[in-house]
Amino acid sequence: MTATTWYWIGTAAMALGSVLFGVGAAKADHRPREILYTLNFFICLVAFALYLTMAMGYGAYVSADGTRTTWVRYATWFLTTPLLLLDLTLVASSRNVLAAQLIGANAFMIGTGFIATVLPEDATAITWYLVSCGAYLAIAYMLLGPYRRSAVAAHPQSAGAFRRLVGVHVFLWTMYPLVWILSPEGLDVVGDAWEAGLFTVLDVVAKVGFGFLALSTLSTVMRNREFLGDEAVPE
Ligand code: RET
Repeated sequence: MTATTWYWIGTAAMALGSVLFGVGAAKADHRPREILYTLNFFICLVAFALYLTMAMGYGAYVSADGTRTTWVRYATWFLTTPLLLLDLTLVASSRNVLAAQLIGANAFMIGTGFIATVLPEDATAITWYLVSCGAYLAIAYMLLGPYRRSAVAAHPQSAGAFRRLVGVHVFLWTMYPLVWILSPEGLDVVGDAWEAGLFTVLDVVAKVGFGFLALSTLSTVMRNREFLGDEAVPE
């Protein structure tokens, strides 16, 4: 399959995700569920715009040696990744300061990853890649350590659900730097079409799939009646 075919698949999947989460938001009976559906709706909507842009042939440039650089991904990841982190902090009733630390490290990670992607020289690009990986390690540490500890302290009966949520999140996000280093942007082990395919599958799972996992975690927490947020949505 060509990169463009993958982009059209991504467009369709994100459109479907937007509709599912949008309908869910309209029908939600509890404020936390409504917020979560709304966050996931916008995550998918932004990604829909990204995939449509790429499918139409925009958002990338091809350098003299034929390397394709899809810079537009980073503009949208800059918007969608903080919303995904808000999914996590909302479900766990995390403190604002933890949310701010995660979102700050994430902005630094995507920004430096963008520099690594657009720089033409390999040696400097790898330096920025490693800087970005450092920020990612900080995020993984915060999620596996302080985030999970505080989530379990606030919702002791839902400890297993949080272990799964954090495990899935860290696994999926760890795949992104691996795909990057294998792609033409990094060591050029796999070509443009493979890069497009792997990022499309990852994006669909990390946005649509993860959105539903966050919603199911919220249901578990609410079933155990441990949720610390607002209750029913006022009319
Ligand atoms: C880059 C390359 C530089 C090193 C690192 C990266 C990590 C990217 C991640 C992206 C996650 C994106 C998601 C998008 C869905 O909305 C920038 C690839 C560490 C973790 C989840």
